[in-house]
Amino acid sequence: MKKENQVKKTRGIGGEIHQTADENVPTLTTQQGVPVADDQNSLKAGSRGPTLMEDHIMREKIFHFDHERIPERVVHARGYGAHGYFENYECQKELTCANLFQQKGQQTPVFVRFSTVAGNKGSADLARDVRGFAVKFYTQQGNWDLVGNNIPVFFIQDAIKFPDLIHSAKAEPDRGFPQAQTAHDNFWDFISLTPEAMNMVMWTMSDRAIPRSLRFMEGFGVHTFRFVNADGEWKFVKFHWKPTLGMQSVLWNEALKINGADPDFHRRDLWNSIKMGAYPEWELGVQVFDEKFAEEFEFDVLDATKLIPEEQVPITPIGKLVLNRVVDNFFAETEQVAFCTQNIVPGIDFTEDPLLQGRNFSYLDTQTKRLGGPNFTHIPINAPKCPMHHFQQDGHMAMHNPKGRVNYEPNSWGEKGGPRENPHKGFMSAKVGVSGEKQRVRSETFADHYSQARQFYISQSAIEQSHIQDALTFELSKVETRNIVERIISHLLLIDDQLGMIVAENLGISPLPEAAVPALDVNRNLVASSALSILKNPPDTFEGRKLGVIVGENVEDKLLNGLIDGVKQCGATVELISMHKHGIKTAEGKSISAQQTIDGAPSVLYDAVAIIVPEPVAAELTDMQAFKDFISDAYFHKKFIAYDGDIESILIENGMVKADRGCIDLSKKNGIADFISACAKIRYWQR
Ligand code: HDE
Repeated sequence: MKKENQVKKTRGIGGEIHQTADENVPTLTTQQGVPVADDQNSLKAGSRGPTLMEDHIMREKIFHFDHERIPERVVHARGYGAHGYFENYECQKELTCANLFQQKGQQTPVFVRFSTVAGNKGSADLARDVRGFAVKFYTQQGNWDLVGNNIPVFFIQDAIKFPDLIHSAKAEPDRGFPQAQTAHDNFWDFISLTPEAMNMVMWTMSDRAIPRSLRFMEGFGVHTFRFVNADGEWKFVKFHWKPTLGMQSVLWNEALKINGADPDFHRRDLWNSIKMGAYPEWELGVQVFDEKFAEEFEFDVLDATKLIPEEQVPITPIGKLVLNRVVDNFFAETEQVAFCTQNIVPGIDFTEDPLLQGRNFSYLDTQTKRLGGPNFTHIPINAPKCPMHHFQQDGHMAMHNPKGRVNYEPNSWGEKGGPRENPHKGFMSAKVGVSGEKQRVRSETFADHYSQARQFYISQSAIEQSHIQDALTFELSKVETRNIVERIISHLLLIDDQLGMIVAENLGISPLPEAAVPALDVNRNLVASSALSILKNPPDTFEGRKLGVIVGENVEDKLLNGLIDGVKQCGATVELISMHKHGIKTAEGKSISAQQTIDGAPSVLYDAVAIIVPEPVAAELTDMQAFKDFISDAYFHKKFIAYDGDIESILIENGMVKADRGCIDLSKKNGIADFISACAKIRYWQR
């Protein structure tokens, strides 16, 4: 018998349902462990009288509820996390003594949290925004937090500008909107006065800022770090995460619609793929270089608004990250996880990047505020999984309380005196010379703000360039102050004059403003880097993607089953969509259920679509606006569309599609196989 059946149900005098435990079911208690007799009614003076203050059970319950929220993160408030492991490929002892990189095949547990930056906790997943890509490695020598983004450069060069950047991007303070978007005056005003942001702005206006899935995006440590080996020798290193299933983004028009149809699109996708055993994977790659390279490189490697093209310093894969377990409790894990850039381990060290230096203060400070005290490392998601011994003590919510008399060192209590320093195993900073006068300045080597912005733009395919033009047009069309728009165009003209002219024309800005005056001449000789483009590095598989199939009465069993089998074989998933969710009769008389209704599942939720309904059903469906939107959006979004031959003419007649090679007739010989292999290209860009 199921446990729930053992619960006895009774009705109270007001008709309310009471579920009473017998000895097989735990009894509901208060936080203090006091058994609760009635959880439906507060204690009153008479059945219609006032509630009594004395009701300690109700007061405790409501008090705790009132305190359920902790301050949301000031940035990256909306996020989603998962557990997994990092597997090291080869021993890297020449480069680093970091414990996790010492043995081939060695696995280190990790927790990863992805996030958007600007929106509040309740904002939608498909905002145009940078995605956080924060990884906590629970190594055997302490936690290493690699708190990165899905874009390899940043808006600003010095941490002191961070509050200004974020204030400008978030909702404007008087009106409290717009939410989760940079399409407003304050953001573009700040950007127009901050030329160092130009490179990053090219990235945020590109398709990188609207990923199809958290599983299909790259991640970057952004800053230059140091790898230090056991002999104390060090090299510079930049960290990269490369998704095994390749990169993929949505179109802006899709993003807008996904936000309405499923604001949880990314978190649902991550949850579902882990739950079904299709574990998301990334390779960790490193760009390692020495001081000589750093001196010769066109830009300062301490400047986080710049990257080093892969073509100049190749990326070496050194391990892989696999996410294989969803959280048990969102609050306990995803919300309470406290990433801190200053969490590094022996073998890894910071550089003097002024953005990183500032972050090393900010994260510890922010966690203390968010989690209420210095003992947030006692929360299981933050606690190291290696032995810890120290004399830090007390404070709010102290959970690990040492026993015994000694809480200081040095002490003379011998072996009972607790932990001691270990100069051989302990963390050692890289031996780096530091000197200079105290001054509040920006290094002249940080002064070139346009050349890499230009390099990014010219590295994009024509389609991607047009998306950047459209994104800038969209964002600036929401800016009310013309001066701000003109200032941005003056920067764009310097990055690429065509780009500036197109955006100006789109917005009707005439005459063209003068190009901005750069602090340093733009280096127009930087060659395009294909690695910076998503579309020049397309996935060659439909694996991990999702097909939406509209079915209806009398759907042909063989065709439907053949399609489902074929799609599953290539590692993708299928969702059936129908007018009514349940009780759909197939041609062979079977009764099947769909997972979605047409109204509830627009085609923007799928990577490709198929319509397998007999002709009369198709004709009936054309009366439904949601069906028309489904098909015409799929067509407009350049998705592969499959159908059973009979209905092609209906879709064409109703103006939903024009027959092209992206529309595939499943009833033709090899129709299913042709469709599935076409889907590996993700979109029919020629349309
Ligand atoms: Fe953050 N950032 N940041 N940031 N950041 C935070 O820490 C900050 C920067 C990044 O999933 C905060 O726990 C400063 C760059 C991620 O929990 C806060 C500066 C990069 C996350 C903070 C930066 C990031 C944060 C807010 C300029 C990419 C989410 C809540 C110097 C390399 C981590 C919190 C998670 C979160 C400060 C710039 C990535 C306030 C001062 C550059 C992925 O401490």
